[in-house]
Amino acid sequence: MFTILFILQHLGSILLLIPLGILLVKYRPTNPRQIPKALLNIVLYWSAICLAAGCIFYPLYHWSFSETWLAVAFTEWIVLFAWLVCLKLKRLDKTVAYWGRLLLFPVATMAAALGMEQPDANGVVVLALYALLGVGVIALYRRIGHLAATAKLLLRAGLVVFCLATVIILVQVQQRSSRLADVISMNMPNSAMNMSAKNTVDISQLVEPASNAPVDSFTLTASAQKITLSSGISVAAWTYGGTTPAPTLRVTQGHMVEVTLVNHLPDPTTIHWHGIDLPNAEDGVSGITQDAVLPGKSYTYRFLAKDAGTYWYHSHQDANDQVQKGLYGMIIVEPAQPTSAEQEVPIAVHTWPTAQGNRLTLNTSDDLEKQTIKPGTVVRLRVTNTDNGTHHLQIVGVPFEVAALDGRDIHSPTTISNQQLALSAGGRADIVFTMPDRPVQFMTSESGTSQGALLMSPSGTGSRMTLTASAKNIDMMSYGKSVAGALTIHTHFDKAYTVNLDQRFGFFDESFSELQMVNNALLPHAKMLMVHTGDVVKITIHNRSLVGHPIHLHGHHFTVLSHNGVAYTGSPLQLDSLQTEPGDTWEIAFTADNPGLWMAHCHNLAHAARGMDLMVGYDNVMTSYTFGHASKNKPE
Ligand SMILES: [Cu+2]
Repeated sequence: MFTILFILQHLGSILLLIPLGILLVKYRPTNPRQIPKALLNIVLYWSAICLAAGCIFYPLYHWSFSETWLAVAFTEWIVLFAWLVCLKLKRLDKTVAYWGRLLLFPVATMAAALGMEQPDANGVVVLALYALLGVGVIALYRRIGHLAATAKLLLRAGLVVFCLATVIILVQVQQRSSRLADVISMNMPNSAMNMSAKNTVDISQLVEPASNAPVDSFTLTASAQKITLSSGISVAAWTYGGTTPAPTLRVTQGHMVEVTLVNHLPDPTTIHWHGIDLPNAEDGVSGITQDAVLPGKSYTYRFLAKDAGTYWYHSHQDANDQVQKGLYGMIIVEPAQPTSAEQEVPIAVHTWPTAQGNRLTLNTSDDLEKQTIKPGTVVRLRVTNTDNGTHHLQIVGVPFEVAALDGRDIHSPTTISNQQLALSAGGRADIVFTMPDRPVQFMTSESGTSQGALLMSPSGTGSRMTLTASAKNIDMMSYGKSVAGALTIHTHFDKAYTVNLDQRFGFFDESFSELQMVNNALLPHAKMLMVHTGDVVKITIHNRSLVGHPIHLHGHHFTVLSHNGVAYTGSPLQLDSLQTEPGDTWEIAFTADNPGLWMAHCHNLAHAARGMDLMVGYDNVMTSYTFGHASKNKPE
């Protein structure tokens, strides 16, 4: 059902090119003087057809029957009806029909624009202004209608100016109304928030309780540095601790982690502990869980390392820019009781834009790196995808297991070969294999033939191995074995939410771009998903856009229940970052056990920076931090 609707939506847009073609033929000018009239006719009739198509496709595109849907559909139908009346009037009075159509054009355009937005007070005011303008112009025409042909000619020239001005005004209105406010609080747009003065909890209170746990402490100084990749190419980087990736922080499960961030950068920054389910005040999201750390200042994060596994940390202030520049590192929580002797290799995959083009790097190696490993050694590659897109991980030369994803063990992983692992942006994979007496290579499908790859061999020598071009993605939904008591599609859910991912062109904060929408809105307008502590929450995600979106939930791991209607049969996947491809439907669920205001956003950070951000909010939790133009905080 979903796939059919998905095809129909996009087919609709393509089909609209057919009437455009017909109109171009029908009204083609035979001499240059006819060009303005021909253009006018084509624009008028095609906009009518687009509007009619919109009436049909809009309900398909937003197939939930909400109040917004009804309001928008109603507006579109009314305008279409007015159009038809005007076309009919043509026979009665040519002049009236001409004016009617011309005046309805901006109204129709506005309605179509509104159709894509939530109709709000701004939109109503603009529509009213158009109506007034229309009345004024008709009155003017009646006064000078009997004047000489010269006046008519002037009037026609005026019409062209009017049409152009209309378009410019429309664009400007859209642009200005998209401007983010000077002060934005994530408390404000959520009337659903249940805040009684007595029992509200401010995020700043949601810290790790005092404990006698041993402390693992670190200081990370953020600074700008020149970094040289293994090929000799240098990049201007922003670093924590002078390197990028930043130092890998190794902590022990059950210990208290204390990290002091000292900011020597020219800009404010923060640290987000990606995948670590910690108290909300330590989450590092500027403008929501803290104020960004200003240049020259420092800030200490403190949290208990509860769950062993592979995690990473990165800036959550202007993150698209700051992570790209190098503000990231890995944090590994080692189990309190180490199980077996393993040789660990942490690998942060990152793509650097350089003067020589993009360089895919594993840590700082953007060509073939060689490492000596004794045969028989159990090797655990801890791989983090710090990029905005998926990486397809390949191990050539030895069968391997996917032992963990996003810091959570896979139950009974099976040994696989000739397949690759699709690792979501922001995701981590633990890949385990026993070193054979011959070379083994780790790379991503995206590394090509000359970029970052890791060759492991008993002698530390060897030459680059080739990628398995035909490798299929491992179906993680059927990988490993199921576990009793895990969340499944049959679990009773206390709350169920739908998250629709859409795309269209438009303005975000006054700049025009391809917008990636979440629930038909952009930050901070997407309605917060409200939960109570203890709720088991299901979220159905529809990716209705033409690009992939890696969805990252802060503060929780979710269980992936189903993909395109097919429930998982393997080990339950407990992830914090999930890649959704165009046309995908995913059902995920989590237990609301960590009060706070938590971001749930696209980890293609370019999308997040342009508003693809949603919040999961617990009852009665509020924040006193703000972002917006008057603030130095930029949560994305
Ligand atoms: Cu996205």
